[in-house]
Amino acid sequence: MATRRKFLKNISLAPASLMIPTALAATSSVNETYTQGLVISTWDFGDLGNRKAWEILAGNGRALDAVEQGVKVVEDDPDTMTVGLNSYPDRDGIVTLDACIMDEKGYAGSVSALERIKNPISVARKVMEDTPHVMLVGKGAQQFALSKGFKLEKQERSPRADQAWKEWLKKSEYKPIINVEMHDTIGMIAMDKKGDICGACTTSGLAFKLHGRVGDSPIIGAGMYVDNEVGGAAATGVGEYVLKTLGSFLIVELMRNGMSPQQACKEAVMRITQKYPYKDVQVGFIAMNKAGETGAYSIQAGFVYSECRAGTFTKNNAQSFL
Ligand code: SD4
Repeated sequence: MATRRKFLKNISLAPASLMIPTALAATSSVNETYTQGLVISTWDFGDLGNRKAWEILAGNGRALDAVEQGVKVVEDDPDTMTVGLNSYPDRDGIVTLDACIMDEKGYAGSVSALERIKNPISVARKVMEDTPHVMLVGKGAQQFALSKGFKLEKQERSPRADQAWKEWLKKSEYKPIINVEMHDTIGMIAMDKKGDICGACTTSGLAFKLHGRVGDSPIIGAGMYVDNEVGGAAATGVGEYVLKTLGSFLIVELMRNGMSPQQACKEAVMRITQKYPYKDVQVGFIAMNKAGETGAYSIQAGFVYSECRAGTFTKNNAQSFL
């Protein structure tokens, strides 16, 4: 990082003919790192996670602990139906969980289609820290979790999820409803007081998905991405569209090339709307850069994101394409 700053400084001494293009020059203005502590997350329920994350950041903790502990609160929340084991199941009535995490050094861990384990985000962190791999899926991910001391929970749906699934079975129609819960996946990006950025993302995926379906959330670069030199981004919504455009990686790269987090989130949404029918699709992005600027943008109105800046908590309506 220091090397990059030196690079940017040196570049301003270069003769005009060697000057960087305007887009890159804008990046060089983001040469101060915000060090007051900052966390953003998707949806209204992100606030719950932000509060936990802030406790860690305020105590000079590491952003990685902040995002893991922050999203874990939402995984454990019994009222949340889209993150953690209380969530809506897939078509076969099985709850399968996806999660990923990324640290300030660029290390990453992820699990997908994980069954009967309470905190997929912590399993993802173990994959990152205790294995040479990035991603484990299905039975293998579960076996790994058990080997790390995670408990095998009962194979049962929460009463609310069970009722919703039985209702869904009557028509068995696969149709994600926009903003139906006003909260879906939690993606969280935090910057600690050292200025290091880490991210986490965790979900049960789309309700009543095909068994075996993998969304964007556990895929590094799609559901979440961090480059500590630049910033981080996370996604929520219909994962298929985020996967096809690698939204979070795209946002970080656009920020690297000079866009603000807000501009980059908007551009990532436009990549989707320019290519695919989007009328009934919701996708939302959040992003943060090293200067502590944040942004969010979604296809449909109604996407809320939560932020905590230096101890002040807010919930904000993201700008949207429609
Ligand atoms: C997925 N992106 O599995 C997740 C679900 C979600 O709003 O965020 N829904 O596609």
